[in-house]
Amino acid sequence: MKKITENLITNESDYLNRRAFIKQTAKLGIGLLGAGAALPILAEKSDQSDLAGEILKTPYGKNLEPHSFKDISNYNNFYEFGTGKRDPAKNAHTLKTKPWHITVTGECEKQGDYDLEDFIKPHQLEERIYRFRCVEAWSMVIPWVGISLAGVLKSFKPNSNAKYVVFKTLVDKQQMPGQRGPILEWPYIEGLTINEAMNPLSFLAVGLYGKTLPNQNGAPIRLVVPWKYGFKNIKSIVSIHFQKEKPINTWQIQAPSEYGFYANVNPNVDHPRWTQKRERVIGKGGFFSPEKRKTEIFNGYKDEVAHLYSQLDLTKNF
Ligand SMILES: Nc1nc2c(c(=O)[nH]1)N[C@H]1C(S)=C(S)[C@@H](COP(=O)(O)O)O[C@H]1N2
Ligand SMILES: [Mo]
Repeated sequence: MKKITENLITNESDYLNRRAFIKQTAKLGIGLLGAGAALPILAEKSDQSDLAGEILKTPYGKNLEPHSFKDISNYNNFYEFGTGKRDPAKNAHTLKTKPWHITVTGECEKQGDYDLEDFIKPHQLEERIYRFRCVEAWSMVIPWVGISLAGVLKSFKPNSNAKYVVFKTLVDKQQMPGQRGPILEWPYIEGLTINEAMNPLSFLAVGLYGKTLPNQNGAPIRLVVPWKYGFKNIKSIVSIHFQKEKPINTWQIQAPSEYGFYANVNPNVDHPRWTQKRERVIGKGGFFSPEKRKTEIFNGYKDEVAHLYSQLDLTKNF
């Protein structure tokens, strides 16, 4: 893989220009909506800062066209800041991401309390362009920057009892107004089997579009497991714990008849209240003509992860 310098990393305006170019050359009858969509949209001013260190551009997702920064940072699920899709963008400025600590506990040799900078520093930053598919049947493509989860976990030397990895989000009612009410059980908690966590696709994102993560996207560090439904991708992580038993994740606590532990993207198993066969592509075509695409098994990452589930019945929702 070729190392590149930061200014060559996926830059939003390149993508917007390319998209505008494609729209202009496609000889479609341009109606009001079409003409509007062809104009390059200026990214909103934001507080993102540069990431320290070189970012390796990996081959993952090389033919996916990322959504705009505006789409990615204004349509979010982060119940710690409210349940509306625009709430996190409005409210998450109260989250203080510096200093930030992550505690590592359980079945491993190198338990400890790590400062985020020390936690990230030994690892190579990479850009990963992944499709993101929420269980609510919408999707977008996000150019994450982060570090391989496997590399991080191996550095803590998990032992043979470490069958699962459990992640927790910060609990702080002052900083997270959504936690003042009983919307979910806090902290938000998620888990993976050790084999899922060690899969090369599993990623800890610390940025997007080459800059640090906006708070609403789970700053300063969040999980990205692209073959699973969005709720597995836990945000603002403060704890990593290795354990023998299968954990119960937040949405399983909340609605066990609707959400499971594995939560692999699967168009053949409907949610009890809606189909999972198709997904609405955020930001495409305007509200009245949402573009839909066929949902893919394992969200398109079958070749990389299907072997993990040879023992699982994929006709059921786990
Ligand atoms: N701590 C925490 N993590 C969370 C959530 C949440 O409410 N709290 N929502 C999940 C859901 S349902 C989705 S779809 C994704 C949304 O990530 P995004 O806003 O970056 O697109 O975050 C996931 N991680
Ligand atoms: Mo979600």
